[in-house]
Amino acid sequence: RVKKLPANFVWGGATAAYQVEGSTQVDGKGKTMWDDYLKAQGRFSPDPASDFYNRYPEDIKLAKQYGLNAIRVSIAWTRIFPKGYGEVNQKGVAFYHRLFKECLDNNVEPYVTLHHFDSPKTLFDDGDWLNRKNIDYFVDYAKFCFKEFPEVNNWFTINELISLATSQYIGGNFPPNHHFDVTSAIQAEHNELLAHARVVNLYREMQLPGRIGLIHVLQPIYPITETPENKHAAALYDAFLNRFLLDGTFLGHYTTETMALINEILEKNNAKLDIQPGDMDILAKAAPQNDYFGLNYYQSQFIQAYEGESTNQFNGTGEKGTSSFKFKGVGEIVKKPGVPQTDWDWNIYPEGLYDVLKRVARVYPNSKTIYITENGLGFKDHYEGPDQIIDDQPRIDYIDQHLEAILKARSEGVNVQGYFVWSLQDQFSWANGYNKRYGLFYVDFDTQKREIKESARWFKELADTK
Ligand code: BGP
Repeated sequence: RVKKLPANFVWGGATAAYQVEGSTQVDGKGKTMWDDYLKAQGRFSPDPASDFYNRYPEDIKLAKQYGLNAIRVSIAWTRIFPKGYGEVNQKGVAFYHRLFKECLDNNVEPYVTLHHFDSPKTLFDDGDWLNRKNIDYFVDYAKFCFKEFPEVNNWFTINELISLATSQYIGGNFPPNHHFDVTSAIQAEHNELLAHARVVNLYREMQLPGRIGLIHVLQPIYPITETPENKHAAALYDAFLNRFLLDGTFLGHYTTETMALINEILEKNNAKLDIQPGDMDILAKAAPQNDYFGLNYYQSQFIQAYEGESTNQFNGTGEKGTSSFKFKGVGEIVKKPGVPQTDWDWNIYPEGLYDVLKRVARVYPNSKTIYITENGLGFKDHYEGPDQIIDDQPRIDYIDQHLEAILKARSEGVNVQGYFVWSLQDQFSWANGYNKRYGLFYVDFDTQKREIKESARWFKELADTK
Protein backbone atom coordinates (compact mmCIF):
# COMPACT_ATOMS: atom_id res chain seq x y z
CA ARG A 1 0.00 0.00 0.00
CA VAL A 2 1.19 3.49 -0.88
CA LYS A 3 0.17 5.52 2.10
CA LYS A 4 1.79 8.91 2.38
CA LEU A 5 0.06 12.20 1.62
CA PRO A 6 2.45 14.89 0.33
CA ALA A 7 3.28 17.61 2.85
CA ASN A 8 1.60 20.46 0.97
CA PHE A 9 -1.45 18.52 -0.16
CA VAL A 10 -4.66 20.58 -0.46
CA TRP A 11 -7.04 18.93 1.95
CA GLY A 12 -10.50 20.33 1.78
CA GLY A 13 -14.24 20.01 2.14
CA ALA A 14 -16.71 20.94 -0.60
CA THR A 15 -19.98 22.85 -0.60
CA ALA A 16 -22.23 24.53 -3.17
CA ALA A 17 -24.18 27.72 -2.57
CA TYR A 18 -27.69 26.41 -3.10
CA GLN A 19 -27.02 23.24 -1.12
CA VAL A 20 -25.76 24.93 2.04
CA GLU A 21 -26.67 28.58 2.24
CA GLY A 22 -30.43 28.52 2.68
CA SER A 23 -31.73 32.10 2.99
CA THR A 24 -32.95 31.84 -0.58
CA GLN A 25 -35.31 34.78 -0.22
CA VAL A 26 -33.35 37.28 1.83
CA ASP A 27 -31.15 40.27 1.11
CA GLY A 28 -32.34 40.70 -2.44
CA LYS A 29 -31.44 37.27 -3.80
CA GLY A 30 -33.11 36.38 -7.08
CA LYS A 31 -34.74 33.05 -7.82
CA THR A 32 -32.82 30.16 -9.35
CA MET A 33 -34.21 27.44 -11.59
CA TRP A 34 -34.94 25.44 -8.41
CA ASP A 35 -37.09 27.65 -6.17
CA ASP A 36 -40.51 27.39 -7.83
CA TYR A 37 -39.76 23.89 -9.08
CA LEU A 38 -39.05 22.52 -5.58
CA LYS A 39 -42.08 24.31 -4.20
CA ALA A 40 -44.36 22.78 -6.83
CA GLN A 41 -42.81 19.37 -6.29
CA GLY A 42 -43.43 19.68 -2.56
CA ARG A 43 -40.86 17.09 -1.48
CA PHE A 44 -38.32 19.29 0.26
CA SER A 45 -37.34 22.91 0.66
CA PRO A 46 -33.95 24.54 0.01
CA ASP A 47 -34.50 26.55 3.19
CA PRO A 48 -32.81 26.58 5.54
CA ALA A 49 -30.47 23.90 4.11
CA SER A 50 -27.38 24.05 6.35
CA ASP A 51 -27.98 27.74 7.08
CA PHE A 52 -24.46 28.46 5.84
CA TYR A 53 -25.53 32.01 4.98
CA ASN A 54 -25.57 32.69 8.72
CA ARG A 55 -23.43 29.90 10.14
CA TYR A 56 -20.44 29.98 7.82
CA PRO A 57 -18.09 31.14 10.62
CA GLU A 58 -18.97 28.03 12.62
CA ASP A 59 -18.41 25.69 9.67
CA ILE A 60 -15.11 27.29 8.72
CA LYS A 61 -13.98 27.01 12.32
CA LEU A 62 -14.86 23.32 12.27
CA ALA A 63 -12.99 22.88 9.00
CA LYS A 64 -9.90 24.46 10.50
CA GLN A 65 -10.20 22.57 13.75
CA TYR A 66 -10.37 19.26 11.87
CA GLY A 67 -7.27 19.85 9.78
CA LEU A 68 -8.74 21.16 6.53
CA ASN A 69 -6.72 23.80 4.70
CA ALA A 70 -9.21 24.47 1.89
CA ILE A 71 -12.91 24.75 1.16
CA ARG A 72 -14.91 24.66 -2.04
CA VAL A 73 -17.72 27.19 -2.14
CA SER A 74 -19.75 28.57 -5.00
CA ILE A 75 -21.10 32.02 -5.59
CA ALA A 76 -24.85 32.14 -6.12
CA TRP A 77 -25.14 34.10 -9.37
CA THR A 78 -28.57 35.31 -8.20
CA ARG A 79 -27.18 36.92 -5.05
CA ILE A 80 -24.97 39.11 -7.24
CA PHE A 81 -27.32 39.59 -10.20
CA PRO A 82 -30.84 38.69 -9.04
CA LYS A 83 -32.04 38.58 -12.63
CA GLY A 84 -28.85 37.08 -14.04
CA TYR A 85 -27.74 40.40 -15.49
CA GLY A 86 -28.29 44.12 -14.97
CA GLU A 87 -28.35 45.64 -11.54
CA VAL A 88 -25.88 44.42 -8.91
CA ASN A 89 -27.21 43.42 -5.50
CA GLN A 90 -24.68 44.86 -3.03
CA LYS A 91 -25.90 42.74 -0.12
CA GLY A 92 -25.01 39.63 -2.05
CA VAL A 93 -21.59 41.03 -2.92
CA ALA A 94 -21.01 41.90 0.74
CA PHE A 95 -21.89 38.39 1.85
CA TYR A 96 -19.21 36.83 -0.32
CA HIS A 97 -16.59 39.33 0.86
CA ARG A 98 -17.43 38.33 4.42
CA LEU A 99 -17.30 34.65 3.56
CA PHE A 100 -13.93 34.83 1.79
CA LYS A 101 -12.46 36.90 4.58
CA GLU A 102 -13.54 34.36 7.15
CA CYS A 103 -11.92 31.58 5.09
CA LEU A 104 -8.66 33.47 4.65
CA ASP A 105 -8.50 34.60 8.28
CA ASN A 106 -8.67 30.94 9.25
CA ASN A 107 -6.16 29.71 6.65
CA VAL A 108 -8.86 27.75 4.88
CA GLU A 109 -8.19 28.61 1.23
CA PRO A 110 -11.38 29.21 -0.77
CA TYR A 111 -11.76 27.49 -4.16
CA VAL A 112 -14.66 29.28 -5.78
CA THR A 113 -17.07 28.04 -8.45
CA LEU A 114 -19.09 30.53 -10.47
CA HIS A 115 -21.87 28.19 -11.53
CA HIS A 116 -22.93 25.16 -9.53
CA PHE A 117 -26.28 23.98 -10.95
CA ASP A 118 -28.06 27.20 -9.94
CA SER A 119 -28.92 29.11 -13.11
CA PRO A 120 -30.94 32.27 -12.51
CA LYS A 121 -34.64 31.61 -13.08
CA THR A 122 -34.95 34.41 -15.63
CA LEU A 123 -32.23 32.87 -17.79
CA PHE A 124 -33.46 29.33 -17.19
CA ASP A 125 -36.90 30.35 -18.45
CA ASP A 126 -35.20 31.72 -21.50
CA GLY A 127 -33.46 28.48 -22.46
CA ASP A 128 -30.69 28.21 -19.88
CA TRP A 129 -27.45 27.06 -21.56
CA LEU A 130 -29.30 26.31 -24.78
CA ASN A 131 -29.70 30.04 -25.35
CA ARG A 132 -26.42 31.56 -26.47
CA LYS A 133 -27.41 34.97 -25.08
CA ASN A 134 -27.08 33.42 -21.63
CA ILE A 135 -23.44 32.61 -22.34
CA ASP A 136 -22.86 36.37 -22.75
CA TYR A 137 -24.54 36.99 -19.39
CA PHE A 138 -22.35 34.35 -17.78
CA VAL A 139 -19.21 36.01 -19.14
CA ASP A 140 -20.40 39.37 -17.77
CA TYR A 141 -21.09 37.84 -14.36
CA ALA A 142 -17.65 36.18 -14.34
CA LYS A 143 -15.95 39.44 -15.25
CA PHE A 144 -17.75 41.24 -12.46
CA CYS A 145 -16.62 38.59 -9.94
CA PHE A 146 -12.99 38.64 -11.10
CA LYS A 147 -12.86 42.40 -10.56
CA GLU A 148 -14.86 42.44 -7.36
CA PHE A 149 -13.16 39.55 -5.54
CA PRO A 150 -9.38 39.89 -5.90
CA GLU A 151 -9.08 38.00 -2.63
CA VAL A 152 -10.01 34.83 -4.53
CA ASN A 153 -7.06 33.08 -6.16
CA ASN A 154 -8.63 29.80 -7.23
CA TRP A 155 -11.57 29.87 -9.60
CA PHE A 156 -13.67 27.24 -11.31
CA THR A 157 -16.07 28.32 -14.02
CA ILE A 158 -18.74 25.60 -14.05
CA ASN A 159 -19.31 22.55 -11.90
CA GLU A 160 -20.05 19.23 -13.61
CA LEU A 161 -21.24 20.35 -17.03
CA ILE A 162 -22.40 16.83 -17.77
CA SER A 163 -24.53 16.38 -14.65
CA LEU A 164 -26.46 19.48 -15.46
CA ALA A 165 -26.93 18.52 -19.11
CA THR A 166 -27.92 14.91 -18.47
CA SER A 167 -29.99 15.51 -15.34
CA GLN A 168 -31.95 18.21 -17.17
CA TYR A 169 -32.38 16.53 -20.53
CA ILE A 170 -31.62 12.78 -20.29
CA GLY A 171 -32.43 11.45 -16.82
CA GLY A 172 -35.09 14.09 -16.20
CA ASN A 173 -34.34 14.52 -12.50
CA PHE A 174 -33.43 18.24 -12.71
CA PRO A 175 -35.72 20.91 -14.11
CA PRO A 176 -36.99 21.06 -16.85
CA ASN A 177 -37.25 17.24 -16.50
CA HIS A 178 -36.82 16.13 -20.09
CA HIS A 179 -36.17 12.46 -20.70
CA PHE A 180 -33.77 11.45 -23.48
CA ASP A 181 -33.92 14.82 -25.21
CA VAL A 182 -30.57 14.07 -26.83
CA THR A 183 -30.43 17.22 -28.94
CA SER A 184 -30.74 19.47 -25.88
CA ALA A 185 -28.28 17.42 -23.84
CA ILE A 186 -25.47 17.46 -26.40
CA GLN A 187 -26.11 21.12 -27.20
CA ALA A 188 -25.97 21.99 -23.50
CA GLU A 189 -22.65 20.15 -23.24
CA HIS A 190 -21.22 22.12 -26.16
CA ASN A 191 -22.63 25.47 -25.01
CA GLU A 192 -21.38 25.01 -21.44
CA LEU A 193 -17.93 24.25 -22.84
CA LEU A 194 -18.12 27.46 -24.84
CA ALA A 195 -19.14 29.42 -21.75
CA HIS A 196 -16.23 27.96 -19.82
CA ALA A 197 -13.76 28.62 -22.63
CA ARG A 198 -14.86 32.22 -23.06
CA VAL A 199 -14.39 32.87 -19.35
CA VAL A 200 -10.93 31.26 -19.34
CA ASN A 201 -9.93 33.41 -22.31
CA LEU A 202 -11.28 36.48 -20.54
CA TYR A 203 -9.39 35.63 -17.35
CA ARG A 204 -6.14 35.45 -19.33
CA GLU A 205 -6.89 38.71 -21.12
CA MET A 206 -7.45 40.40 -17.76
CA GLN A 207 -3.99 39.12 -16.76
CA LEU A 208 -5.14 38.13 -13.32
CA PRO A 209 -2.68 36.47 -10.97
CA GLY A 210 -4.86 33.57 -9.81
CA ARG A 211 -5.75 30.21 -11.30
CA ILE A 212 -8.76 29.14 -13.31
CA GLY A 213 -10.21 25.85 -14.49
CA LEU A 214 -13.43 23.89 -14.52
CA ILE A 215 -14.85 20.83 -12.86
CA HIS A 216 -15.86 17.65 -14.62
CA VAL A 217 -17.33 14.63 -12.90
CA LEU A 218 -15.86 11.62 -14.65
CA GLN A 219 -17.70 8.33 -14.75
CA PRO A 220 -15.69 5.52 -16.30
CA ILE A 221 -17.90 3.18 -18.32
CA TYR A 222 -16.94 -0.49 -18.47
CA PRO A 223 -18.48 -3.21 -20.66
CA ILE A 224 -20.16 -5.77 -18.43
CA THR A 225 -18.48 -8.51 -20.48
CA GLU A 226 -15.89 -8.12 -23.19
CA THR A 227 -18.08 -8.78 -26.23
CA PRO A 228 -17.62 -6.42 -29.21
CA GLU A 229 -21.21 -5.15 -28.74
CA ASN A 230 -20.73 -4.37 -25.07
CA LYS A 231 -17.38 -2.75 -25.68
CA HIS A 232 -18.94 -0.54 -28.32
CA ALA A 233 -21.77 0.38 -25.93
CA ALA A 234 -19.15 1.42 -23.37
CA ALA A 235 -17.30 3.51 -25.96
CA LEU A 236 -20.53 5.26 -26.98
CA TYR A 237 -21.68 6.12 -23.49
CA ASP A 238 -18.18 7.16 -22.48
CA ALA A 239 -18.06 9.56 -25.43
CA PHE A 240 -21.38 11.07 -24.38
CA LEU A 241 -20.48 11.45 -20.69
CA ASN A 242 -16.73 11.99 -20.62
CA ARG A 243 -14.83 12.10 -23.85
CA PHE A 244 -16.71 14.85 -25.68
CA LEU A 245 -16.22 17.20 -22.73
CA LEU A 246 -12.61 16.24 -22.05
CA ASP A 247 -11.74 16.73 -25.72
CA GLY A 248 -13.48 20.09 -25.84
CA THR A 249 -11.83 21.28 -22.64
CA PHE A 250 -8.27 20.06 -22.99
CA LEU A 251 -7.72 19.42 -26.71
CA GLY A 252 -9.81 22.35 -27.86
CA HIS A 253 -11.49 20.22 -30.50
CA TYR A 254 -13.55 17.06 -30.72
CA THR A 255 -11.45 14.30 -32.29
CA THR A 256 -12.69 12.39 -35.34
CA GLU A 257 -13.07 9.25 -33.22
CA THR A 258 -15.07 11.09 -30.58
CA MET A 259 -17.35 12.66 -33.18
CA ALA A 260 -17.92 9.29 -34.88
CA LEU A 261 -19.28 7.96 -31.58
CA ILE A 262 -21.30 11.10 -30.84
CA ASN A 263 -22.75 11.14 -34.36
CA GLU A 264 -23.79 7.52 -34.04
CA ILE A 265 -25.73 8.39 -30.87
CA LEU A 266 -27.26 11.46 -32.51
CA GLU A 267 -28.35 9.51 -35.60
CA LYS A 268 -29.94 6.72 -33.61
CA ASN A 269 -31.88 9.28 -31.59
CA ASN A 270 -32.80 11.67 -34.41
CA ALA A 271 -30.81 14.35 -32.70
CA LYS A 272 -28.45 17.04 -33.86
CA LEU A 273 -25.66 19.26 -32.61
CA ASP A 274 -25.23 22.85 -33.76
CA ILE A 275 -21.61 24.03 -33.84
CA GLN A 276 -21.38 27.59 -35.13
CA PRO A 277 -18.51 29.27 -36.96
CA GLY A 278 -15.95 30.48 -34.45
CA ASP A 279 -16.96 28.07 -31.68
CA MET A 280 -14.01 25.78 -32.18
CA ASP A 281 -11.56 28.69 -32.21
CA ILE A 282 -12.81 29.70 -28.78
CA LEU A 283 -12.33 26.17 -27.46
CA ALA A 284 -8.91 25.85 -29.10
CA LYS A 285 -7.72 29.11 -27.57
CA ALA A 286 -8.85 28.16 -24.06
CA ALA A 287 -7.58 24.57 -24.02
CA PRO A 288 -3.94 25.28 -23.12
CA GLN A 289 -4.93 28.18 -20.83
CA ASN A 290 -6.57 26.21 -18.04
CA ASP A 291 -4.37 26.32 -14.96
CA TYR A 292 -5.72 23.16 -13.36
CA PHE A 293 -8.47 20.59 -13.51
CA GLY A 294 -11.10 19.82 -10.86
CA LEU A 295 -12.06 16.18 -11.12
CA ASN A 296 -15.11 14.86 -9.27
CA TYR A 297 -15.45 11.13 -8.90
CA TYR A 298 -18.17 9.09 -7.26
CA GLN A 299 -18.70 5.97 -9.28
CA SER A 300 -18.15 3.96 -12.43
CA GLN A 301 -20.87 2.27 -14.46
CA PHE A 302 -21.19 -1.09 -16.20
CA ILE A 303 -23.02 -1.34 -19.48
CA GLN A 304 -24.32 -3.81 -22.00
CA ALA A 305 -25.48 -3.21 -25.56
CA TYR A 306 -29.13 -2.20 -25.96
CA GLU A 307 -31.16 -1.30 -29.03
CA GLY A 308 -34.71 -0.91 -27.63
CA GLU A 309 -36.45 2.35 -26.68
CA SER A 310 -35.02 4.65 -24.02
CA THR A 311 -36.42 4.45 -20.49
CA ASN A 312 -35.10 5.30 -17.06
CA GLN A 313 -35.98 5.31 -13.41
CA PHE A 314 -34.19 7.62 -10.97
CA ASN A 315 -33.53 6.50 -7.40
CA GLY A 316 -34.01 9.72 -5.44
CA THR A 317 -35.20 8.08 -2.23
CA GLY A 318 -32.41 5.75 -1.21
CA GLU A 319 -34.53 2.66 -1.75
CA LYS A 320 -31.91 0.28 -3.03
CA GLY A 321 -32.41 -1.29 -6.43
CA THR A 322 -35.01 1.16 -7.76
CA SER A 323 -32.97 2.75 -10.54
CA SER A 324 -32.76 1.70 -14.17
CA PHE A 325 -31.29 3.24 -17.31
CA LYS A 326 -31.65 2.15 -20.93
CA PHE A 327 -30.45 4.50 -23.65
CA LYS A 328 -31.59 3.70 -27.17
CA GLY A 329 -28.73 2.78 -29.47
CA VAL A 330 -26.23 3.26 -26.65
CA GLY A 331 -26.66 0.72 -23.89
CA GLU A 332 -28.27 -0.48 -20.71
CA ILE A 333 -26.71 0.11 -17.30
CA VAL A 334 -26.36 -3.13 -15.38
CA LYS A 335 -25.11 -4.19 -11.98
CA LYS A 336 -21.75 -5.95 -11.82
CA PRO A 337 -21.78 -8.88 -9.42
CA GLY A 338 -19.35 -8.28 -6.58
CA VAL A 339 -19.32 -4.49 -6.88
CA PRO A 340 -21.04 -2.98 -3.81
CA GLN A 341 -23.63 -0.24 -4.24
CA THR A 342 -24.95 2.54 -2.03
CA ASP A 343 -28.63 2.83 -1.13
CA TRP A 344 -28.95 5.13 -4.14
CA ASP A 345 -27.51 2.43 -6.45
CA TRP A 346 -24.15 4.12 -6.94
CA ASN A 347 -21.32 1.62 -7.51
CA ILE A 348 -18.45 1.78 -5.05
CA TYR A 349 -15.52 1.23 -7.36
CA PRO A 350 -12.24 2.99 -6.44
CA GLU A 351 -10.43 1.26 -9.34
CA GLY A 352 -12.43 3.54 -11.62
CA LEU A 353 -10.81 6.60 -10.06
CA TYR A 354 -7.34 5.16 -10.59
CA ASP A 355 -8.17 4.29 -14.21
CA VAL A 356 -9.61 7.70 -15.01
CA LEU A 357 -6.69 9.57 -13.42
CA LYS A 358 -4.27 7.58 -15.56
CA ARG A 359 -6.37 8.28 -18.64
CA VAL A 360 -6.60 12.02 -18.06
CA ALA A 361 -2.85 12.27 -17.50
CA ARG A 362 -2.12 10.20 -20.62
CA VAL A 363 -4.60 11.68 -23.09
CA TYR A 364 -5.09 15.23 -21.76
CA PRO A 365 -1.78 16.75 -20.63
CA ASN A 366 -3.40 20.21 -20.77
CA SER A 367 -5.23 19.20 -17.60
CA LYS A 368 -1.92 20.02 -15.87
CA THR A 369 -2.52 19.84 -12.12
CA ILE A 370 -5.46 17.75 -10.94
CA TYR A 371 -7.48 18.37 -7.81
CA ILE A 372 -10.08 15.86 -6.75
CA THR A 373 -12.79 18.43 -6.13
CA GLU A 374 -15.49 15.99 -4.98
CA ASN A 375 -15.50 12.44 -3.72
CA GLY A 376 -17.57 10.97 -0.94
CA LEU A 377 -20.31 8.66 0.18
CA GLY A 378 -24.03 9.39 0.36
CA PHE A 379 -25.20 7.60 3.48
CA LYS A 380 -28.12 7.52 5.93
CA ASP A 381 -26.12 8.61 8.96
CA HIS A 382 -27.51 7.62 12.30
CA TYR A 383 -27.95 10.48 14.77
CA GLU A 384 -26.74 9.39 18.21
CA GLY A 385 -28.04 12.28 20.30
CA PRO A 386 -26.65 15.73 21.10
CA ASP A 387 -22.85 15.87 21.40
CA GLN A 388 -22.48 12.20 20.51
CA ILE A 389 -19.95 11.25 17.85
CA ILE A 390 -21.60 9.70 14.82
CA ASP A 391 -20.18 6.42 13.62
CA ASP A 392 -19.87 6.56 9.83
CA GLN A 393 -17.33 3.81 9.19
CA PRO A 394 -18.63 3.11 5.64
CA ARG A 395 -17.74 6.71 4.72
CA ILE A 396 -14.24 6.33 6.18
CA ASP A 397 -13.78 3.11 4.20
CA TYR A 398 -14.98 4.81 1.04
CA ILE A 399 -12.63 7.78 1.39
CA ASP A 400 -9.74 5.54 2.42
CA GLN A 401 -10.12 3.31 -0.66
CA HIS A 402 -10.38 6.28 -3.00
CA LEU A 403 -7.38 8.03 -1.44
CA GLU A 404 -5.42 4.87 -1.97
CA ALA A 405 -6.36 4.92 -5.67
CA ILE A 406 -5.24 8.56 -5.85
CA LEU A 407 -1.93 7.88 -4.14
CA LYS A 408 -1.30 4.92 -6.42
CA ALA A 409 -1.88 7.12 -9.50
CA ARG A 410 0.35 9.79 -7.97
CA SER A 411 3.13 7.28 -7.38
CA GLU A 412 2.94 6.55 -11.11
CA GLY A 413 3.35 10.20 -12.02
CA VAL A 414 -0.22 11.57 -12.13
CA ASN A 415 -0.09 15.12 -10.78
CA VAL A 416 -2.85 15.18 -8.14
CA GLN A 417 -2.33 18.01 -5.67
CA GLY A 418 -5.44 17.98 -3.55
CA TYR A 419 -8.59 16.29 -2.34
CA PHE A 420 -11.93 17.82 -1.37
CA VAL A 421 -14.37 15.52 0.33
CA TRP A 422 -17.97 15.92 -0.68
CA SER A 423 -19.09 17.27 1.59
CA LEU A 424 -17.90 19.51 4.40
CA GLN A 425 -21.14 19.39 6.36
CA ASP A 426 -24.42 17.61 5.62
CA GLN A 427 -26.39 19.55 3.07
CA PHE A 428 -29.31 19.60 0.70
CA SER A 429 -29.08 17.15 -2.20
CA TRP A 430 -30.76 18.39 -5.38
CA ALA A 431 -32.91 15.43 -6.31
CA ASN A 432 -32.67 13.50 -3.05
CA GLY A 433 -33.37 16.04 -0.33
CA TYR A 434 -32.00 15.67 3.17
CA ASN A 435 -31.65 11.96 3.89
CA LYS A 436 -28.68 11.52 1.57
CA ARG A 437 -25.90 12.82 3.79
CA TYR A 438 -22.28 13.26 2.81
CA GLY A 439 -20.78 15.51 5.50
CA LEU A 440 -17.81 15.14 7.79
CA PHE A 441 -20.08 17.10 10.12
CA TYR A 442 -23.64 16.08 10.83
CA VAL A 443 -26.31 18.75 10.60
CA ASP A 444 -29.48 18.39 12.60
CA PHE A 445 -31.67 20.20 10.10
CA ASP A 446 -34.30 21.05 12.74
CA THR A 447 -31.96 22.80 15.15
CA GLN A 448 -29.00 23.43 12.80
CA LYS A 449 -26.72 22.03 15.48
CA ARG A 450 -23.53 20.43 14.13
CA GLU A 451 -22.29 17.07 15.40
CA ILE A 452 -18.93 15.46 14.74
CA LYS A 453 -18.70 12.28 12.71
CA GLU A 454 -15.92 9.70 13.05
CA SER A 455 -14.93 10.53 9.49
CA ALA A 456 -14.05 14.07 10.60
CA ARG A 457 -11.74 12.71 13.29
CA TRP A 458 -10.20 10.33 10.78
CA PHE A 459 -9.76 13.21 8.33
CA LYS A 460 -7.99 15.23 11.00
CA GLU A 461 -5.67 12.40 11.91
CA LEU A 462 -4.68 12.09 8.28
CA ALA A 463 -4.05 15.84 8.08
CA ASP A 464 -1.86 15.67 11.19
CA THR A 465 0.09 12.51 10.41
CA LYS A 466 -0.13 12.54 6.61
C1 BGP B 1 -22.28 16.25 -7.61
C2 BGP B 1 -22.60 17.68 -7.37
C3 BGP B 1 -22.88 18.05 -5.96
C4 BGP B 1 -23.48 16.96 -5.10
C5 BGP B 1 -22.89 15.59 -5.38
C6 BGP B 1 -23.64 14.44 -4.77
O1 BGP B 1 -22.88 15.89 -8.81
O2 BGP B 1 -21.58 18.51 -7.86
O3 BGP B 1 -23.60 19.23 -5.99
O4 BGP B 1 -24.81 17.04 -4.96
O5 BGP B 1 -22.76 15.32 -6.74
O6 BGP B 1 -24.76 14.14 -5.56
P1 BGP B 1 -26.17 13.86 -4.95
O7 BGP B 1 -26.46 15.02 -4.08
O8 BGP B 1 -27.09 13.75 -6.10
O9 BGP B 1 -26.03 12.57 -4.21
